Amino acid sequence: MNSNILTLLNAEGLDIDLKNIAQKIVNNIRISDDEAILLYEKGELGFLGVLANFIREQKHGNKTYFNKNFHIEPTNICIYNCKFCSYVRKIGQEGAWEFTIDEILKTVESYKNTGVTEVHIVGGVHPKRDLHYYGEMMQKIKEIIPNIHIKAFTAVELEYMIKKAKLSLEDGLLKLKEYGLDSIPGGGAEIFHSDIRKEICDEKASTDMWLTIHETAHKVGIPSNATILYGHVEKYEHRVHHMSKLRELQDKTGGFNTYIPLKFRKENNSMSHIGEVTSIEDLKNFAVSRIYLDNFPHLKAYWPSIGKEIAQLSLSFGVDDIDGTIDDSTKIYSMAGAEDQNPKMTTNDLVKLVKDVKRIPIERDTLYNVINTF
Ligand code: V47
Ligand code: SF4
Repeated sequence: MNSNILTLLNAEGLDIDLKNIAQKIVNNIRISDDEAILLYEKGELGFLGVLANFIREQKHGNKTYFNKNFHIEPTNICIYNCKFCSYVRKIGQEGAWEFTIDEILKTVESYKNTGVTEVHIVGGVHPKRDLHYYGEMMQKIKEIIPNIHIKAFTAVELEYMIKKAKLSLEDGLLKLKEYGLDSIPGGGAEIFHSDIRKEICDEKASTDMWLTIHETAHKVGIPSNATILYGHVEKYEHRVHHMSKLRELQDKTGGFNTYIPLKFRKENNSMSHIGEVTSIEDLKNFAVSRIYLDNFPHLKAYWPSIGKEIAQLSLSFGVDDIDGTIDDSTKIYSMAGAEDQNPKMTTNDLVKLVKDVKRIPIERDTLYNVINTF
């Protein structure tokens, strides 16, 4: 057994409740919601790190996954007005963009023969675009790069396009799968608790809808990810409630690959006055997520949202995946004030980042099949 955890269990003066939780983790016993709240409230960073790292190493040893990917954000025009969104624009408003299919395909062409294995496609919910428009876009993308994995559309975008096509969720998802959709990213989850959801993104897909779309996707063989938007008005109990919904669904379907905590970034949105949480809080949150979500295979630090150094540190707080090369192809975080205004890493940069903290870099595909070990 990992000597750090033994030292921890025998430490004098350790709070008895925390000690009981540590004992549970050593014995592979699931922790309760109340225990997760207690970890957030009482667990100091070093303690949480030892527990989360114990689980991370049990699941993945020193392996740290990344992939070669790029994003397409077809439009930032959106019918909704989430308060935290720095990116949304209305038709005709300054700063709005909507790429044509030809423009999108030109971008895809530029990635031909570069070794990318995934394209991540998300954007605003455009009132004039529909399921067949995006379906044909996916078909054409695969004509250019046949083996590329298309991870596309948040549950929020999916709800709108499937409803507009007058299809049931199951038929809509099957139709999109036929067009080339391979998996669904984790966005749009934000905070599931109704008190907070009402306050920050009242209009878009409800919690039940988000969960039902992912459940249906899993049922028809489309895997997905899950996110949380943390570090704004929510309390620890809301984060735990959010994770409890995900843990419950994962018990049922097993269709989630990875959990991605997304730190609220404050620039250029209507929640700027709230400010941002500290990096310590980011690491704590990764650790508690890893401890609580025992049935999620992977925990991802999305480096464009927190920066490269915190992503690197997070590898000792439960994280085993740092997403991808990105290639400066997403605007969500640069517009919200992230340090990296042009997020981009080469394979060598990612490998160095992982090796510098003595982990083993593994290039994966979207479904965590190993492509290269470094
Ligand atoms: O749902 C929007 C978030 C998400 C802000 O599945 C913000 O692999 C912080 O879901 N501050 C979209 N976050 C991005 C997303 C994602 C990213 C990387 C990987 C995967 C995956 C999914 O971005 C939205 C929302 O939660 N977001 N504005 C902001 N100001
Ligand atoms: Fe639209 Fe997504 Fe921004 Fe909400 S977060 S306003 S759904 S683009």
